[in-house]
Amino acid sequence: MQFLDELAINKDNAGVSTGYEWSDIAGKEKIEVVSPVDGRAIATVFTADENDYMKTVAQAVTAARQWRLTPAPKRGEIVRQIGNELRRYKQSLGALVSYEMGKSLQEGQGEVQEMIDICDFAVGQSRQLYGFTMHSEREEHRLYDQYHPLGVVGVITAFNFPAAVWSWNAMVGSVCGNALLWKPSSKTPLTAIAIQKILGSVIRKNALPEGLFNLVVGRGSVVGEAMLADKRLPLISVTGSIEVGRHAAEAVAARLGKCILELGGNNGVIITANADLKLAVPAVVFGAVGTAGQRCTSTRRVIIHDSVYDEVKEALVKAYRSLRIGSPLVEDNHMGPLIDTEAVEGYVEALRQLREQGGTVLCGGGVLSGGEYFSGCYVEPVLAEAENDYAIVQQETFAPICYLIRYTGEVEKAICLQNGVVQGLSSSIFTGDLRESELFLAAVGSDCGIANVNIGTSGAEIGGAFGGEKETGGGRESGSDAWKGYMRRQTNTINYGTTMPLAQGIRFDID
Ligand code: UN1
Repeated sequence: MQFLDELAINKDNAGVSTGYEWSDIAGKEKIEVVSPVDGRAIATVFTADENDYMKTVAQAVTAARQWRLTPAPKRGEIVRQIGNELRRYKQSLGALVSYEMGKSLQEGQGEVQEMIDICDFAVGQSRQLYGFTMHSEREEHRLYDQYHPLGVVGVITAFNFPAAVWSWNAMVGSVCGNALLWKPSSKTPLTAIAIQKILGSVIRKNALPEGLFNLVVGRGSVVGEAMLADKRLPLISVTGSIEVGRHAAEAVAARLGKCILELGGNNGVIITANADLKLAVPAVVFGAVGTAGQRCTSTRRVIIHDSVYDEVKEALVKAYRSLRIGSPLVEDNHMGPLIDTEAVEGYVEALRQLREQGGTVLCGGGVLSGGEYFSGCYVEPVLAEAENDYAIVQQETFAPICYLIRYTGEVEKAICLQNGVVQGLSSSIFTGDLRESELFLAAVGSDCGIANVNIGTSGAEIGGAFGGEKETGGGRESGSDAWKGYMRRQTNTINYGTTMPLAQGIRFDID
């Protein structure tokens, strides 16, 4: 395939790189990467062993010591060049994301666009790593805060956004003066290898220190655990399930390190009595079916007012029946495959539990096979009727299953249902009523990190801080002031006078 050649993906690929060098592949454990699109083997990746890990981190520590001496706007200049390289490879990298992960070509390219956008954002940020200046309570004293790099930042990413989530962490983390160590999902290592190669030309052209951007493809039990326990990594950013995040948080907390956690969502859309259904229906369908329901921001619950319930249900069923499922490389198709057959098993099991708990499937529910569905990863998107307190509705199933839930009475009831899950990532309300939308955004409203009005739950822009509350983990990445998470903060007090006054008016005279 041409895009593989353009991205220098070979039949056999080393999975570890410090920027210039790639690891030896002899004797290393292999990952055979199979596309969920057509079930074909794409390439082989040789993973990191403990020795590779140790060597890479040592190199990263050395690089971080040099990089912190580079002025932040000059670091931004490197990120600007990375953004330009990504522009050159947008088509091919987008195609690889789509082929390796299974999301639509448009979404694959959208993901690369998100990388380009965060580069632009980070370039601007490199001149805006602001601290405050405060007024000291003491005469002839100056008080301010400033931000310094942390050192080496570990980034553990999931298969569903195999490129963009790394770039939020890496581009912002890099202008903040850190070296990066990336462990991508073992389900999508080729995208990571292609990105590391794209960075290579910028690294070489600028003679950047070896170890500034590091890639370590490997097992969670080898590389992941080593990262969590490694005191040389003051910050670990983790995107993944609540289970994975809980374990990471505990392990990193045991050494008093910091984590940025971006874990599961169980995102609800509220449709009130006077919602504009021309907006609501397509937003729900895209939110639930886009990326085959494998975004952490995917719409999983639709909480609909009784007075419009039947109308919304009918419109959604009609829309679902018109969806085309097939290769994501074909632009006319709306939905591609799940990541692998294990995910298909999770989908089947969720539907079994849903029925057992009293839910009704309105449409979809089949696993597709044969012909263009040869890989066994294609399923029909499901619309179902359920209650919010069903155990299965309370869980995040990474598949296109969307539950319709009815509410009666005031919007407070819908907000209560929307908040009635352990996750707190994204939420939205469709309403033409100012009181309802303001209530949804008030302190008593949505308890999520993202709360939208008259748009869906997914597809957040990079300019905002991305992340969620409760068991979603509380981390923030990407825009706004999320950069502060990648730096250490220091408060400085300077005495430029000739006396030694103490704060709080304390006197401590010595003769
Ligand atoms: C994720 O699924 O981990 O808001 C991230 C969105 C995307 C990011 C999703 N920009 O849907």
